[in-house]
Amino acid sequence: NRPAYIFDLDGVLVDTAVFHYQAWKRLANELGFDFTVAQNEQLKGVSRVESLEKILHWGGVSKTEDEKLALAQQKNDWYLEMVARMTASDLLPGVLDFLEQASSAGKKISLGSASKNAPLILEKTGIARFFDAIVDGNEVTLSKPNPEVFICAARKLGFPPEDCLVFEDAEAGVAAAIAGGMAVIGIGDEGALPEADVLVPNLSKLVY
Ligand code: B16
Ligand code: MG
Repeated sequence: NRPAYIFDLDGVLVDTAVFHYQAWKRLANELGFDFTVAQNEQLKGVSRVESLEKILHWGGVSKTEDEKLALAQQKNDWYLEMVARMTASDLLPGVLDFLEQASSAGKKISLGSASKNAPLILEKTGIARFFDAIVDGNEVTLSKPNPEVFICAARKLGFPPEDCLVFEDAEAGVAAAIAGGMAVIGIGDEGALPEADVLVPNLSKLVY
């Protein structure tokens, strides 16, 4: 019954992880090595540059800073080609209803995402109108599990951490919410995210 809700993007509102996977895999393949679904899992909630660093490390490849910038840009161009085709049908189950009900109930709503493409994705899927604040990878430098992104969202909404409820699908994101002093609803399969206060498979399973 908290007045402020903070949503992670990838894995909570939309499944952009599959697009990230395809774009990173294409990049890895062009560099001469493979990239697995299990590796992609480890990049959830991790920023673009940090993701690239990990991938190059896994592939045993070293690049100059300039080359890394170009590679990150290339990956993002491929990723954006997929994002450009997104519509409301790409929202995860229950998202639209949940946001509508939370908004009608007077909840203040913010995004708390590591993605620099977050505003575009909210527009493409038609849910930007529900957000009173957006905190994304453009303004936050410290990756989850650092609580910076959620603390910044709480501040923008004008509520202390104890008034905020975070919705997260990644272990690092749940840890970030807890570190920020907030309650957290985990989105995941049974047995996942043991630190979350409540666990549901998706937002359609949350009775409003
Ligand atoms: P971009 P989230 C994260 O989103 C993704 O989980 C992660 O895989 C991605 O690398 C990161 O955003 C940065 O995304 O390249 O679009 O800036 O889960 O924090 O909403
Ligand atoms: Mg996520």
